[in-house]
Amino acid sequence: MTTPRTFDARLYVVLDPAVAGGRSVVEIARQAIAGGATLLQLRDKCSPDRDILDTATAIAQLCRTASIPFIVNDRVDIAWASGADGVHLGHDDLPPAVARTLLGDDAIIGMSAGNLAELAAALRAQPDYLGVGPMYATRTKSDAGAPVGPAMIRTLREAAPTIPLVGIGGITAENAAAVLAAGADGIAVVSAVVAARDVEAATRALRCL
Ligand code: TZP
Ligand code: MG
Repeated sequence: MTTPRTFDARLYVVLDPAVAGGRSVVEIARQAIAGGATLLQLRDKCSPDRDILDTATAIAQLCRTASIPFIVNDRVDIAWASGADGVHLGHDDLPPAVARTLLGDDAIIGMSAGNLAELAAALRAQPDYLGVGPMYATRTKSDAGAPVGPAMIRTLREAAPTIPLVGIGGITAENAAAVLAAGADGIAVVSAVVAARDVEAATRALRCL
């Protein structure tokens, strides 16, 4: 049994260059930190590996300075090489146990669950948090599936009282409160922050909820 890895998941900003409108996600990371993000993730499905590593290394440094954790989506190798604090793994990625062996016992490992069956499967891997969604319709992830709504947070919370749950998918400053009211430990957003004209202000608006 490993010691629990505690972190503040209240405002999880997922940095995806695909919605950044050509702007640097490192600069967006800087502004999101200034606005109060409590956790950052780099989600880059397209860039060359060298570029992903450079970006991840720069964001890891920013997060270290700000004392917030930095997670890399999918890529255990990039997480390790950049000095990130952990990875978010999908079902097609390396198994969590392998990631844990490679990254070490302190690594934060996140997984996703959109229903009770996925919750049960994910819990067997002992993740440190679960992303639950999509809460609402999203254009950021084409295979996200139908929205499950904040009610799914309540359902999963009843089934698994202690694991941190983070709602994701279509979350905005207008609908985030419902996700938190359903029992989520935090909200994860991509476009609401990364596509915002004023990233810092958009982050602050979500942080105030
Ligand atoms: N996983 C489930 S929905 C989603 C991910 C990565 C995309 C969320 O993006 P947005 O822009 O916050 O709707
Ligand atoms: Mg993935």
